[in-house]
Amino acid sequence: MTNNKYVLDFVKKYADLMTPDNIVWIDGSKQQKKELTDIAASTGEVIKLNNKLLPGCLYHRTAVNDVARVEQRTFICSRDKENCGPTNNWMDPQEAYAKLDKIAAGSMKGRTMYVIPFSMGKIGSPFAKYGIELTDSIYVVLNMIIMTRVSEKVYDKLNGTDNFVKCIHGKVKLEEENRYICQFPEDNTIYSINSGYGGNVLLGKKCFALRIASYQGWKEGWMAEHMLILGVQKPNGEVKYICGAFPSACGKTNLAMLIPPETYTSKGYKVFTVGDDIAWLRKGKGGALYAINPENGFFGVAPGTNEKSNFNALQSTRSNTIFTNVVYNPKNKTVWWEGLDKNPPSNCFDWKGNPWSGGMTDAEGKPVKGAHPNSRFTAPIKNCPCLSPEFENPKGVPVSAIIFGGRRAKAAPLVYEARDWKHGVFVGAIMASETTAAASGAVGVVRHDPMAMLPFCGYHMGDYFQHWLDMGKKLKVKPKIFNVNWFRTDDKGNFIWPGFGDNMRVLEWILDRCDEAVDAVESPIGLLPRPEDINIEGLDLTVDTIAGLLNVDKATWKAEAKDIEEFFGKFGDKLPKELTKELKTLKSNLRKA
Ligand code: GTP
Ligand code: SPV
Ligand code: MN
Repeated sequence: MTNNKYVLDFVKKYADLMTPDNIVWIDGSKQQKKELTDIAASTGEVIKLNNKLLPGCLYHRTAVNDVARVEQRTFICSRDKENCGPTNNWMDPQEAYAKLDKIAAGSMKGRTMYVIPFSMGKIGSPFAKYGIELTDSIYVVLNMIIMTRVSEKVYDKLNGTDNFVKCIHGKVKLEEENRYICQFPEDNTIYSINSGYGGNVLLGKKCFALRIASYQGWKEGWMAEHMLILGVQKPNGEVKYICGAFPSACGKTNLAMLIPPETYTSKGYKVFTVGDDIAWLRKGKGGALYAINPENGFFGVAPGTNEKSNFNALQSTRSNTIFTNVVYNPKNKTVWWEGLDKNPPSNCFDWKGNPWSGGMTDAEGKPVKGAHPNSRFTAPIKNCPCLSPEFENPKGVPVSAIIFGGRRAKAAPLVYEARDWKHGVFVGAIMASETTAAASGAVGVVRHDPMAMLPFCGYHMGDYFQHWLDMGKKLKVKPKIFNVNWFRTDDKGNFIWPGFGDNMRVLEWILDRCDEAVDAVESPIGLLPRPEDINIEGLDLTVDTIAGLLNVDKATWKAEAKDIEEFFGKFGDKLPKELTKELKTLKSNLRKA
């Protein structure tokens, strides 16, 4: 425990409000984890899985109405509404505290409050930030132990100060209509009630490491981004690092752990994972950009993960992993999800807890899914076979390239390069992508999602764009910026590009551009590869297919430019002039083309 006055006051304040029967201080020990697991198993909160096949693994189901992030119920509670910006929901901080306190009052009666001290980033690293989460969910405690560094050492690092993010979580009654995920950037506080799902309740993740941290980064001169970090080792042994910002469920985990095709592995190429969801970036040695992954585990999308699509992710889930909302097979106490293999089991239970067998159909004859599309695994990062030896480096890794990308059936080409940093910020700012099951609401609708941060930016996005531009000015060595799209479809709606491990072919072009080892051709939107410069050896497609994937359709992009103009209009005076200028250039390029 601790005698830090601020910590004690914080715990007391919310214990007085929520009136738990007990308070348990989490210490990060194996023994305590085991005790909590046993309690959760005895109440049915988790099911212990087969200890031979999946040692240390647990199964959990959330409430049926609580399966994804809830963006409509997520608020940035800045004192001044203007600082929240046009892309976030705003609530007045005093009003928000009062409203949530009222709902949370007395809600832990008959329950235990857990106090979790945790670090984002390696404890003691110059990047590290500390937090304390209060929760009445053992599931949250067990997930936080995997996803962050939970340790009493955090208290020592506070040095008697209140320099920690106050994270309050209560399940209350899991009522959708009273679910609130509130961030108070000026108070270093997060308050989340009436949910038990992932990004809504593992407060170190999206709420802290992105919404609060993006605000801290803006004030302190660094950046918190929704990015994977990977290292590519070339045959000569040199390792280059790439960060990639793709919206939720658009391929970060997959790209971060990719296994290159045979034509690369045979030459000695290797890929290492540093992170799969969040990157904190700072100016480091030599004025270059350095990145750390502040997390300690993966909260990854289960459906579609298999030996072939993502061997490393699947391996990461083979021990000490928590599976949420997948199929439970009581026969051998294992789990299954759509896309794991071609042999769905029988006599199981689906994510809702209903009897389920592979091949089941509903009244209309449509297949009934056993796992929720946003079902997830929480796996320790140490399990990852391709974990980078630099993962624990407190100074982070130097970033050579930044990639933006989304799901675009038509507009965006397979890859293009920004002409310079400013143009790169524009390329990130104009990102749009089809929505996925990672957030509640319609799936497959194209929406603007600048830098994949639309749901995660903790302040005015116009100021955020300006912060990106300012960071570029500070860096002596700037990463090159690219945009990729693995999701172009043909007339039948099938993906044209094979994706997954074959994305290495695009990474190779990107790294060659960083080394100035290959030329690019000008286009109205940026620099494109020559089709023959994308390596297709071993692929069942032709240079013409690549040319098609790289095509920039004028009419489509003219419509896109109009749409961007409208989107940019939302930001009013806060839209940096540089971005207005870039849009003008795009439009004039399209006219001339
Ligand atoms: P969050 O954890 O929600 O932030 O998502 P993520 O960006 O890490 O997404 P993830 O890698 O888990 O991918 C989600 C979905 O995209 C899965 O259904 C994958 O099968 C699919 N996917 C990933 N990479 C590719 C690719 O290269 N091509 C295609 N066609 N699909 C892909
Ligand atoms: C995302 O939605 O981008 C995720 C999952 O990574 S969650 O932690 O639920 O936000
Ligand atoms: Mn994410």
